Amino acid sequence: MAYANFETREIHCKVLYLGASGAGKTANLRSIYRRSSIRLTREPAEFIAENFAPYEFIPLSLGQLKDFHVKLHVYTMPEHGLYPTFNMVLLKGIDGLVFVVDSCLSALQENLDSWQHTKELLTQEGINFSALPRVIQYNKRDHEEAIALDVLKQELNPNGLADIEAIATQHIGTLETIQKISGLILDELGK
Ligand SMILES: Nc1nc2c(ncn2[C@@H]2O[C@H](COP(=O)(O)OP(=O)(O)O)[C@@H](O)[C@H]2O)c(=O)[nH]1
Ligand SMILES: [Mg+2]
Repeated sequence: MAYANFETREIHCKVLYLGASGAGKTANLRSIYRRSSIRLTREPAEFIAENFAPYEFIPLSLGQLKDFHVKLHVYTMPEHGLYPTFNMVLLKGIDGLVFVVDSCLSALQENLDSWQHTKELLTQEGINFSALPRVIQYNKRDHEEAIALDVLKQELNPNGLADIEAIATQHIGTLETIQKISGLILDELGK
């Protein structure tokens, strides 16, 4: 649930990057950081602690919605968090999620398990999963083991949610993913 501060005329939204370990969540945030520095709301050094894996955070500005400045707080959340309580706190009030998929054949089952686990976790936390803005990102499209896109879609996205291809390590599709999830969130806010 977005939080509006009427004094500062700001709306704060939260997006989580989820997905199996090794899918490319960290690579996504690093790429966003590299490609969007002018749109960061604060000095990145305060927020990117290189070794503070597996959690990362980036604050972004989405510009104006009516007379409010919309800020997007982007976090990665490791699937099997070392800090379950922290995961629960992170999940509170989320406005959207990006599920990062490793396109490699050898990761398919892990991706499927992780997607199922994500649904269960969010539902447990009282989040209406089917109403939440979601984007599925097929990452590692450059990998020699990457499987055909239509197979991935069939397996992981039979309901046709918003989705996108990416090569996070080459900065391909990473900002576009943020644009997609932001668009869905702004649509919700507009309502
Ligand atoms: N070939 C390739 N490797 C990637 C890509 N994205 C991430 N990786 C690599 O996959 C490994 C795991 O990525 P990481 O971002 O740490 O995954 P995380 O556990 O989801 O945060 C790292 O060695 C990355 O360099 C990609 O698009 N293509
Ligand atoms: Mg990581």
